[in-house]
Amino acid sequence: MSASPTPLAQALRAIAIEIAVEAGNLAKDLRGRGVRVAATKSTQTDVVTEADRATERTLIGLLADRRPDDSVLGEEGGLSVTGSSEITWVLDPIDGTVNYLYDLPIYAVSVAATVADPSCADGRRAIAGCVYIPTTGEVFAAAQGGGATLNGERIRPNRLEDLGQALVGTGFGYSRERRAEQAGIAAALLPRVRDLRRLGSAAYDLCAVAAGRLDAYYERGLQPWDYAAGFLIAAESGAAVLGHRDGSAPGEWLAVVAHRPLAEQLRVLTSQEAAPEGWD
Ligand code: LIP
Repeated sequence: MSASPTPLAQALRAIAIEIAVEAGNLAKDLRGRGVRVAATKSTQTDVVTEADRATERTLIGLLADRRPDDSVLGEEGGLSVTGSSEITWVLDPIDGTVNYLYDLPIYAVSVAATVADPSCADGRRAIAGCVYIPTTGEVFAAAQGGGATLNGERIRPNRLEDLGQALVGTGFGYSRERRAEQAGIAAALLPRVRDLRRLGSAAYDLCAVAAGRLDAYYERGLQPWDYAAGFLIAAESGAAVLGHRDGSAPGEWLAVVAHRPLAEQLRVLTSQEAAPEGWD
């Protein structure tokens, strides 16, 4: 973690906040007019709505005006802009799409400005990011070295070390095989913790740990757009962001986020001996 944020990271944080709020308010407005499934992706329950697509188009347009030389990687459009600068924006226009489809209040717009970093699971590291919750107006944000904030106020994770008292967030993938794997891990954990919460948005879960609303969060199968901003916000709050106990960087294989002594315990219980078929 750098000592203090660079001017670039601070500027990118401000842009991330501005565009996440504008796009998130569009998503909320579209929700109010009614939402339908536009297509399915990996499975029949992995859905995308027209609002996902419209929100991502809005984010891309806002970035084209503000940062025309940057690259853009979005959940819906992939690497839709290849720029000449060192910055790649990683976007999840609506994280928690199923919650959004059912009009449940926990969904987020996740915007991260990243630089290349081969030590990271997907080769990128966020240096600035914002996770915006349109239903509550909550703005989680961070710049590398600048701490994490909620609506401008510094946030910090709970410092719980007793797993048996921990409220633990998690999530599940869309494929039956992956869900069976995840159910086994959740079943093994349930008697060992205070309780589990499946809130439906990884970006929100990561910010919830950063703000002390969850004691810990773990998930397997996340994509870069799910976690790019949330990992930075959690790390800048002071939480540990860990991967599998085999030493892998946090990412799709496994992400475990909590106050470090708790994260280390949880990592052991959620790691697998060998990568099951189909895990990257
Ligand atoms: C979701 C994640 C969530 C995970 C879901 C899904 P989406 O992202 O935020 O943590 O459990 O399976 O991947 O698909 O709503 O952008």
